[in-house]
Amino acid sequence: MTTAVTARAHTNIALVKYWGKADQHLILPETSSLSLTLDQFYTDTTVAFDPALSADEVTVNQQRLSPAASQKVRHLLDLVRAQSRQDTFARVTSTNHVPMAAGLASSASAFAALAGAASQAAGLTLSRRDLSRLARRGSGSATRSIYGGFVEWHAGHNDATSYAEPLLEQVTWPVAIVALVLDPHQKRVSSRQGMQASVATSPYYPAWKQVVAHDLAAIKPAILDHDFTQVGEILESNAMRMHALTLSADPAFSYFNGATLTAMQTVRDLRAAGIACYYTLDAGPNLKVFCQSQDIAAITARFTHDFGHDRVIVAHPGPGLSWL
Ligand code: 2P0
Repeated sequence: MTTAVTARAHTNIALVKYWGKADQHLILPETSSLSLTLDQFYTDTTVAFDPALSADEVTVNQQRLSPAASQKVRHLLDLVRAQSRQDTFARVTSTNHVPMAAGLASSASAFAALAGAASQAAGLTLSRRDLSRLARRGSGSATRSIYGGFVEWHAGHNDATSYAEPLLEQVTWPVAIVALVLDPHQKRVSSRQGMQASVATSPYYPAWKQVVAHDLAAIKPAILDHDFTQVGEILESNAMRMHALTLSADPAFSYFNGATLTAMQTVRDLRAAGIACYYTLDAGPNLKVFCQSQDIAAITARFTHDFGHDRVIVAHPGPGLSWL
């Protein structure tokens, strides 16, 4: 079986965040989460199982990965081999169309694309729910990138019950994400380490679980109603409360830098000036600003003026996994 299969998946930005695992091995989250898949940032991955190979070969952005660097990829291939009852090694070639400087996680699109390409190359025909479960085993946020638009990842309580489902896949609502790149460098504390430290040491972790339950219940009807203000207020406070779990960990850490705080104030200034927009941010200092399409020009003008023109990237709701 040497048929090469190529799949494309887009990255997503969480509006109600996933920050903590109940099971490290199966990547079962402590809470459900909800995201928006983005059109601008995606990964194309080709997989071919080849009996001539004596080990998996993994190339990302034309760089061959060492066995250590490809460990998570090989783990996902092992799961596909087990499901398809074979032990053939694979050649994996992946290109991330996530600007290196964008500060957006590429692991969501990368593991969703890998799940799509590897399963089909192995002869499996998985449902989207099962693709989402498979992608989850590579990286939690990849669970949601199987679908386009607004997507909920149900935490579940075991491998079978932890999967994503679309809330609203065909988005006609004219909303956008303006990504503001404040530091393109690799983060110092990985999400995996950061969330583990938060679960283990933040006294606020139990409160976070209540926050997420409340925010999910409120944001879903607000999205379906296209209630921009309600969605914006929830996603901004949810992001701040997630980051409170880093500041309250022992030892404390933070993904913010000085420019992050300045940019948060810029968003508040824009709001005070009558331009509705709300920020969120993940395990890094870069802001992603949720806005309505009519305000993109004013927001990018202000960010370009304050932070530089090569710092601003505009994205819209994007599609789910596809095969090329
Ligand atoms: C999210 N993040 O919901 C949250 C918000 C970052 C902040 O999921 O350990 O790469 O592979 O499951 O998914 C980033 O962490 O972590 C993430 P693993 P992942 O999008």
